[in-house]
Amino acid sequence: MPDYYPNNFGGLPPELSGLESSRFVILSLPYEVTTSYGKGTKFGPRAIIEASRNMELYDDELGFEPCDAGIHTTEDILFHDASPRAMVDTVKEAVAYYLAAGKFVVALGGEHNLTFPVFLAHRDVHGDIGIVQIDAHADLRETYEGSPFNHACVMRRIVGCSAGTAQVGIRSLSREEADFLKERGTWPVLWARDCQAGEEWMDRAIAALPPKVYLTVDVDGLDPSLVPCTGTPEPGGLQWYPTLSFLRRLCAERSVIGMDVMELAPDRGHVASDFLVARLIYKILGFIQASDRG
Ligand SMILES: [Mn+2]
Repeated sequence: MPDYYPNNFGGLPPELSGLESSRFVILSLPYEVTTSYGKGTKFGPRAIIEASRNMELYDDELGFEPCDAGIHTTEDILFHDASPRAMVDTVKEAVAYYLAAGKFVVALGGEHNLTFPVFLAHRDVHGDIGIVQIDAHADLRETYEGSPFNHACVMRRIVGCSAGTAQVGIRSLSREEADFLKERGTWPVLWARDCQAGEEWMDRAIAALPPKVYLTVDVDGLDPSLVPCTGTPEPGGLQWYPTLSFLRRLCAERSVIGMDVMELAPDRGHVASDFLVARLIYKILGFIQASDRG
C-alpha cells in the first residue's frame, strides 16, 4: 500500500481498483432534483467514498478481505439535462455499459428515483428479477409534485416490472399508498415494527423473491439514531445487526445481481452516517462473495 489512500471506494491501490480486473463497480450518481424535505443527497456518493477510505478492509465475521475481488470506483456521472426523464436515460446507459462488461454494479445516490433506471438496466440483462427495498417509505405514489419520476414514486414504477418484491422497514406512507397496497399489493410489506426481533420477517421477505434479486437501500430504512443524515428521517427504523443478518441470508438464499444505496445527505457533524453506509456496502460485497464460496 502507498502511504496515502487513493480517492476510491476502500482507498484501494491500483491493482485492486482497476476497472478491468475488478468484479465490483461503484457508480457515483450525484443527482438531486425532486427531494422533498432535507437536501444534500447529491453529496452522498462522495461522502460514502470518503468514509470508505478510512475503513478496515478485513471482515472479521467472514474471515477475508472482500476488496480482494477488486472494487472499481467511477468518476461522478454528470447530469447535463437535470430533468428526471433525461436522468432515466443517462443512468440506464451508464449501468448497461458496466453490466455488458460483466461487472456487479453498486449505484450510489443521490435521490431514490435513480433506482428505476438502474433496476431497468439489470432487468434488460438478467430477464425476470425481483427487488428488495429497504426504506422507511413505501414510495408507491402514482405521481408526486406532478412527476411520475419523483423519488416518492420509485417503487410504484418498479413493482409492475418486478418478478417479486419485498418492502422492508416501511413505516411511513400516504392513505393513497395504503389503499393501493390493499387493492394491488400481492407482495409482503415487512413493517419496521415487525422487523425489531426474530427472523420470521426475514423468512417472509425472502420467500416472496425469485432466484435473481436486485437490492435497493434507502438509508432512511435504518433507524435515524444510526443514520440521522437523510432528507426525511422517520423514527423506529431497522437496527444494524438484524439488517446485516437479513442481508447475509438474502445473499446466501438468492442471487443478488445488483444494488444501490440512496438518499444519504451528509453532514460533517455526523460522519457516523457516512461510515455506516460505507461499511454496509462493504459488508454486502463480502456476503455476496461468501455465498459464492458456499
Ligand atoms: Mn425513504
